[in-house]
Amino acid sequence: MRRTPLILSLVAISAVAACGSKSDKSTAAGSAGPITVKASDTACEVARSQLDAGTHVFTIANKGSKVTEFYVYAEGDRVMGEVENITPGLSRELRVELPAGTYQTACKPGMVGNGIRNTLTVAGSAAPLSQDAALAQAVTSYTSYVVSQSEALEQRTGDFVSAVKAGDLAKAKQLYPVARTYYERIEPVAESFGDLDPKIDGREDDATAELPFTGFHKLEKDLWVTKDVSKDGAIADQLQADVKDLVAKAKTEKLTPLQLANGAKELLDEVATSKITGEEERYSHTDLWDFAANVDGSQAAVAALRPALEQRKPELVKQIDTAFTSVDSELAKYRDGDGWKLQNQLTQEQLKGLSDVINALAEPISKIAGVIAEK
Ligand SMILES: [Cu+2]
Repeated sequence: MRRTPLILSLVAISAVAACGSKSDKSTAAGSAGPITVKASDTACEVARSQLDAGTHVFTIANKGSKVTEFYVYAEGDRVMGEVENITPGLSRELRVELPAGTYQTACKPGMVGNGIRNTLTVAGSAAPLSQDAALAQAVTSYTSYVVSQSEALEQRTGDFVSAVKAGDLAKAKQLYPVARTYYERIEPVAESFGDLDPKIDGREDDATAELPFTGFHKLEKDLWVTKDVSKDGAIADQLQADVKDLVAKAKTEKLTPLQLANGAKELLDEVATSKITGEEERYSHTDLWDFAANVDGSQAAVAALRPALEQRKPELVKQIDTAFTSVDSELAKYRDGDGWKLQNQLTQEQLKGLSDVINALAEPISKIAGVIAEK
């Protein structure tokens, strides 16, 4: 909503341009202003199918009855931008930087499957946001964070998988949340490689014939519920192979400054929707490990963007720092040795306390994308 004056002025400019030149419809691709997306249970109406290269804002309105998601995919279903958990009646916005190319947009009513797809063609050239030295530096520094975390992920997954294969339940249970920490810290990047995320981090109720229940959560269930991992050798090997594949991809991934900004916000959405609720670690209840890891990842993205944000909006940085401090001190109440209390040991009141500080942090974090996209 704070964007309104900007949108109005951009719309006004493009209207003037349209009057002055008898431009044909195709130049509408260049007109600024948000691209509206009307999402319903059966349709995904994206207002434009052709855009000029550069930064664009999509405004997604969920007119359906199911919770939905919106994605912009590059070739091979590489995620350029996404918004999850858009509840019915709600509107969310997404800023994405798009160089020339062919993309697909997708709405996913019910948050499952391949979604309702449309082709989006982007033409021309625009100076990338990373032409700005501070933003380029942000990408470099966050990329090295992703590399270090993904290397640790591969190692820790190896330790965990070895314990599973050795049938050492106690050790595997101890190593499980540790390995997952590294995944959860870089989740927005980890999620951007097609089927790898569902294979590594998918839940039992999301499993399909093509993508059966595998990965961390299948082993979690067998460790905590079935208490039998004797038949999980192949699942364990597959997890290690998928993680290896993911790490190789993450290391060569070229990120944009907006992906950092959007990622910082997505991580907090993750906390709110799947950790506080206990949804993600439903068998082990180690959700607070993931919670802390998501917050770490968000903080790392903000740290990388800090010099650029200080230049553009120092007061936002102060607000974010204060909100992170509140999250840290609220979470610190649930420390337990080197780890965390179990999600199901917390009262509703305590969970509400955590959810309040996360919401208070998400608010200023959601402004980062807009601030760095402005020149
Ligand atoms: Cu996850």
